[in-house]
Amino acid sequence: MTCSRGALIVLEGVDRAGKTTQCLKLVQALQQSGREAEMMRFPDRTTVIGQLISSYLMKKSNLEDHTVHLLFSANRWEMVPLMKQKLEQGINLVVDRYAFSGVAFTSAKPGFSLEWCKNPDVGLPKPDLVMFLQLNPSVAENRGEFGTERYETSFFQCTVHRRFEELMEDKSVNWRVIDAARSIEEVHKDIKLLSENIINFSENQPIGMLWS
Ligand code: NYM
Repeated sequence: MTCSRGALIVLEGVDRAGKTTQCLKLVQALQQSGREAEMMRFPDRTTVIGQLISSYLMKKSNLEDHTVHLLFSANRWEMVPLMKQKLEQGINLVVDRYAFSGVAFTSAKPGFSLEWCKNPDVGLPKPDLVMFLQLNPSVAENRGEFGTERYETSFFQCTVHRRFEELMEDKSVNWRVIDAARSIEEVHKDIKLLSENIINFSENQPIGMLWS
């Protein structure tokens, strides 16, 4: 008997849109409904590459902009064997940020095109569903003070938001926009329904390749 594969589900959005909260709730809900589900997040700060990224984000070290972009991408590629293994075992993966954050954040810096930023991530496992938690950056700002990490300024987040909007014009990716200004439970209900549908749809489909 062949086991059906798990779905690759990604949550994206600007900082404080509620991605982490919603990823945790989704994994829990899927598990409670008897499905296998695990959460992953990028950057994964536990690896050697992830520690370089973490130190950069915490402003403990400086890295050249192209270099850090490639490190973020490498941090995804190093997880690909594990991701494929889990998906093939029938485990649904719920991922907090993926290549789209990679492109949106670097291309918000001067001199970086969307095309250049996408290149290192071409061929990654393609998400079956990418849910963009839509929240006006000014509303996100009102959810609390920005932290002290790099990129946590309103001006930068507005540019990131525009880059996400450009990325969402690409119809080769299964984007769904979720209104994240509502209550946690309302947002969760939509995310759960969309996820259950895509899990059923993807189980007999091959894993695709992103942007290729
Ligand atoms: N970030 C995240 C990037 O700049 N490139 C990437 O490829 C990814 C995955 O790192 N401000 C940025 C977005 C966030 C920061 O994310 C850390 P988090 O979810 O706060 O750990």
